[in-house]
Amino acid sequence: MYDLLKERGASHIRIYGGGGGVIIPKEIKELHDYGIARIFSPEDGRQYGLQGMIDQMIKECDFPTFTAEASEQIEKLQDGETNAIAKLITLAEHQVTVGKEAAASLEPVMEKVKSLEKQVPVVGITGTGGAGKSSLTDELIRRFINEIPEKKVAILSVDPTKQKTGGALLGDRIRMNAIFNPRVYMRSLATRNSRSELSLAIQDAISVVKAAGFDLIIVETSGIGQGDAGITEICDASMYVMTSEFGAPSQLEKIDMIDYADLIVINKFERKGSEDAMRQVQKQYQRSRMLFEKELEDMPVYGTIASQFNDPGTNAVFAALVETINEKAGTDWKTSFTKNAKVEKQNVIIPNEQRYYLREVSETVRGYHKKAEEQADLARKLFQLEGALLAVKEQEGNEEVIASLDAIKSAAEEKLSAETKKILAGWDDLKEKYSGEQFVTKIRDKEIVTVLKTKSLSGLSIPKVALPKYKDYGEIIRWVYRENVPGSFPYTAGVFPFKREGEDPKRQFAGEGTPERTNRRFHYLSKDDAAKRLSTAFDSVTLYGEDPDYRPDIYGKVGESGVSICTLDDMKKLYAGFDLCHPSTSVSMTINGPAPIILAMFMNTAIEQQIEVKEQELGRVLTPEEFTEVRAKTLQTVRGTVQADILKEDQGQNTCIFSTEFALRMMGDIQQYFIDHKVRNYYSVSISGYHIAEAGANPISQLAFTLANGFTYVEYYLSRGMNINDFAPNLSFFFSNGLDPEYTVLGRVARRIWATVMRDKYGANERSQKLKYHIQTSGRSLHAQEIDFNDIRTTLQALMALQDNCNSLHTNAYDEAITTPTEESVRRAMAIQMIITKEHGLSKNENPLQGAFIVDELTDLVEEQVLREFERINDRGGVLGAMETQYQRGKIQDESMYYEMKKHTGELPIIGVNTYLNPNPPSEDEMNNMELARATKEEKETQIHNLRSFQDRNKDKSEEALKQLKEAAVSGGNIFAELMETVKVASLGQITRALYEVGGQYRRNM
Ligand code: B12
Repeated sequence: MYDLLKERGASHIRIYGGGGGVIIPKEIKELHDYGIARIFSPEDGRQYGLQGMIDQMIKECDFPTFTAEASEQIEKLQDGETNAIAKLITLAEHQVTVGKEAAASLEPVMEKVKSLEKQVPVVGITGTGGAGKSSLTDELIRRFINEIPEKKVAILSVDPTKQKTGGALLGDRIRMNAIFNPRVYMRSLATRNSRSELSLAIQDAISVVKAAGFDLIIVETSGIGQGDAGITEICDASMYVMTSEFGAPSQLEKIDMIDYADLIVINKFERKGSEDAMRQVQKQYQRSRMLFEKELEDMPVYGTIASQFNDPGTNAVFAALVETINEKAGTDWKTSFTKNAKVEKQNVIIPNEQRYYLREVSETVRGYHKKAEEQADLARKLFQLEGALLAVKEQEGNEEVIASLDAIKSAAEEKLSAETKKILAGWDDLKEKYSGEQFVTKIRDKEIVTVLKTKSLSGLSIPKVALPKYKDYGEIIRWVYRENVPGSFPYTAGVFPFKREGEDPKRQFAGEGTPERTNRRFHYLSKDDAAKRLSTAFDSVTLYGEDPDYRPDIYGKVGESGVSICTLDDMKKLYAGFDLCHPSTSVSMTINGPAPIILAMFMNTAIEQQIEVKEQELGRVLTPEEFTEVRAKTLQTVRGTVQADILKEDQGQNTCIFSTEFALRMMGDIQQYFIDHKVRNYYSVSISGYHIAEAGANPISQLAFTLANGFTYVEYYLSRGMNINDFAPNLSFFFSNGLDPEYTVLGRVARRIWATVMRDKYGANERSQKLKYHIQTSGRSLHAQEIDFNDIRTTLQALMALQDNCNSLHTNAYDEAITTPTEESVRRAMAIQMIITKEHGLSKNENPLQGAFIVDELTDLVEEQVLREFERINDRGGVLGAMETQYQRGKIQDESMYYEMKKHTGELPIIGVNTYLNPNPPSEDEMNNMELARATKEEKETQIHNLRSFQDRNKDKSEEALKQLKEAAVSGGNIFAELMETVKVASLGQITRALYEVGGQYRRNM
């Protein structure tokens, strides 16, 4: 980045960074020496705090960038050189802020620029803040690029300067996807002291881009006032962007722009009241121009949903805009769109009638508890009556009293539900079953015998499951409804009666360099285990759906902190030597944005492996029928998980690459494919709280957001016509485990809510009611200071997770704040799990949390808070509605800040980090000599070379395959089914690019 800025004459731009502990002192020094302004270390963070670091950056960056050699830029400007355009706009801004004298000296430069101006149309886009102007502008640019060949467009975007601080955001470009094209130039300007929604330099800035040879100029205003019409003075055609939320119709009288704009857009048209708003605005437009002889429908008022890919409303606005420009500027541009397209919401994820799903979820859980309490009270009464009867009988009491007590008892009994009666009737049997030496369970007609006791060295028999000694029916009923034994509804203590034997729940995350290297690591990690549980980390090039390349933003990341995978060849190498269809092999893949593509590569790998095995067995090539059979069997057998959870990406991790709706559609396509092909042992999604927690959310928010995301998938899949029991077993969960008290009951609360809602709201069967989750100890609780202490934190977290009956566990290595774990640190991390499962005595018991007052109390407290959060999300329009206004992200950030502040002030003691500091901290030398896991240059080169040879080998087939994929997407076909074919001949980057064209890229809300 530094070199590129220098190469492009922009070395005045200072680069700052921070990298936790991953950038070691000698690397920081090297970077500083090279010219990077500053890399902040965790120690800097501790010393200065966030505000201190921010202040330092702002101070160092506060210098004028304008240099006097501006006149030299004019020649370059005529060649359309970006740098010259930027510098001259800066000059224009500078001119209006310096004194008169200085400004006068710059006058000749601007005069010269003006003399070079070409007459090209200027379009002004204005509107209220939050109306979605930037998204709409981006979408118009995209259409301009596709529809108007060869023409170039410049966007000048004006942002308001804050009176108090003098600062401005200037962040519109973050939301723009279409501007990364040689035919587009974009520049943000602040309003500074203009006291209007435009910059005082705007006229000159327009002259600069006109002189640079652009064919169309778009000026987007800051959109402050209700409808400032200043824009009309500097443009040929203007557009006013609003939403339906303008209040009473009389408010429209106050919007000057309705009187002046050529086009009016009501964006976010999916919102309530848009149709009515449209009529009101049409009327206002008609009235303001006295167009009563015309129909309302003929007013140039358009509804759009700019956030929706290929929105027909935006197409119509684009056509109207082209027509207006042609009329006003005498151009003759053509477009394939028409003005008459009707705006409508396509790809509805949550249908209107399901929109209160989260409130219903809360009500279901509350309703369940209410009923349980009522039953417990009745049962207690029955128990008391039985006791009273016995006492009266013992005293040889009065017959009448006995008869009357009997009658009351029968009445009480009658009020008990059938379920309660069954529990009471079976209680003694249940206790009996658990008290013996062995326990026999039946799974799909197979009898499984579990030994119920382990002997301690002292000779005590430690039960696997300990049951309460309650006698009171009320207590029994209350316990069974709220807790029950592991493996029984509501599964509070666990979804299976017992932990799997011979398969520890450990699953360690790994990935580094080339597929070959990661494959070796997988073999090392699992060499002593009968069960091969592989967990794959991809490098960030793969996570963002790109191919390895020499591009400066890619090259350095190839194979770093994850494996580089971009072709089916890579995938085959990654899992070579593992039988992917073996019943005790299971593979998880941490991939989200490009998950459908990577999953298609994985499934093809599994299929090809089995074909190979079969061919070797038969000594010949398979017939088409045999091939189909092996393929079908593979899909039905293969075991594992793909993360693929796109909702939490927007909320926590950020690897979103496709528009959210398109990404959701592909998730649905995967699930549908799984149903069609009976993929039963593979989780189609891992609904993840881990990233939410690691981004800073507290455990309650982690749990609430994650479960809410889970219910959103359920609602979406149901709305696509899938049967709950066909897909619920393919859902899995993933949490982070920190040290906060709430983490003790994370699994308990999650399981109870999920089971209750699945059964009582969705009518799902037993298998679907079971929430299974993977858990990882908290990465954020690992600190770069006193790294040896990290294992102590991880041990406590691992113990909590195992006691809470997680279904699989990753224990972090102590050095993760500094590097991707080394073999030595991973061995210690594994030892943590093994010491707990093999040595820790209490862990021989599988329900150690049940029956503790504090655990019960915490379970109820956390559950209640989670339900309240569901209600808050519900009231913001459900998960997707809340995401639109950044509710989840905002809350996560607030909670992160709260923690960081407490850590900084020392109010939250963290041993070895902000208190009990190491008197002999490691020397710089020691830190510089740490073993670091890094990908080598050769590995990066190998990946690029292999990619190119794959692309070369398939060049005759890839184009057709990509075309077919796009067709499947456009025609509503199953994209995943098509991807299963595409990945055979196209690389990851080729595929994502093709899908962007038909599904839209992700646009970050700010
Ligand atoms: C939280 C976290 C995540 C979260 C991030 C959530 C989020 N939205 O922020 C999640 C779970 C999503 C995540 C994902 C991944 N992560 Co991560 N993650 C971490 C973790 C645990 C903590 C980082 C953190 O935020 N700490 C809290 C902040 C406040 O502190 P800090 O980073 O120490 O920064 C301080 C200073 O350095 C300074 N600072 C930092 N940056 C900046 C920037 C500026 C401008 C300034 C002024 C100051 C400054 O201020 C801070 C205050 O003291 C670290 C390990 C660790 N314990 O450090 C790994 C870590 C950073 N992740 C890592 C990796 C590999 C990944 C993944 C690529 C894994 C994968 N293959 O899937 C993905 C990438 C996802 C992506 N989007 O690209 C590696 C990076 C390794 C490397 N570079 O050598 C680390 C070090 C873990 C490891 N050893 O493997 N991760």
